[in-house]
Amino acid sequence: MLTIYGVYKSRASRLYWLCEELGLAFRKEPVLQARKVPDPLAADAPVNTWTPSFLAINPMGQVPAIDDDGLVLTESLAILLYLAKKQNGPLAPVDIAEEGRMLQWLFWGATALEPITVVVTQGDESGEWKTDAGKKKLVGIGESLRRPLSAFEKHLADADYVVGDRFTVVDLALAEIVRYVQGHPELLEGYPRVKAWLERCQAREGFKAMWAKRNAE
Ligand SMILES: N[C@@H](CCC(=O)N[C@@H](CS)C(=O)NCC(=O)O)C(=O)O
Repeated sequence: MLTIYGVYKSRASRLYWLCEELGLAFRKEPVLQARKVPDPLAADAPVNTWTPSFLAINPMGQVPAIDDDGLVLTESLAILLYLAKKQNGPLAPVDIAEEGRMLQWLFWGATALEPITVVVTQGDESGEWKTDAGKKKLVGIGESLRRPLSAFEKHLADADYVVGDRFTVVDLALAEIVRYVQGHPELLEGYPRVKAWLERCQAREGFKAMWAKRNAE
């Protein structure tokens, strides 16, 4: 049995989306981010990333994590590739060369893109980027995104999807990473192919099913 630790409103969303795509059955352990819990270590606190029983699963105190019939894994992008390969359908690499390209883009997402886009989800002091300082910070985020998004835009000039001319686990992972800036359309201005690709990914039934459950959470 596959157990997924983490709520939909966290990086666990990418795993829930993959489960929808693959039709995978799973058990959800709704571990909250500690920052969302007023007193995360209180005896009556909901299970969160600081709860000792969860730290035994992931000593980093981060979601998502999985337990797949006793195999415990952390790091969302590694988990995505593991689950896709285990299922071995069109979302998985067909050969070692394609797997190399997928790893390249997954590592790129984790190192060149996500550290910038995730800042947008964390908000400024007002929580809504409406202060002068917040607006200035958003401009800075746009500048930091120029290099990775220009490179991505160029890559999408010859392809509708990132690897192998079809929707794969890499599109799913990167779409979730780019989604973080979607609420600020100015950050995607000048990258029409990236925008069209994101819409293509989010038009999938799997994304829509995950999104409906996320909104209901
Ligand atoms: N590189 C990790 C990052 C995981 C991560 O930062 N998760 C956040 C939630 S999206 C978290 O659990 N934060 C801990 C907290 O807020 O207490 C991954 O991709 O799985």
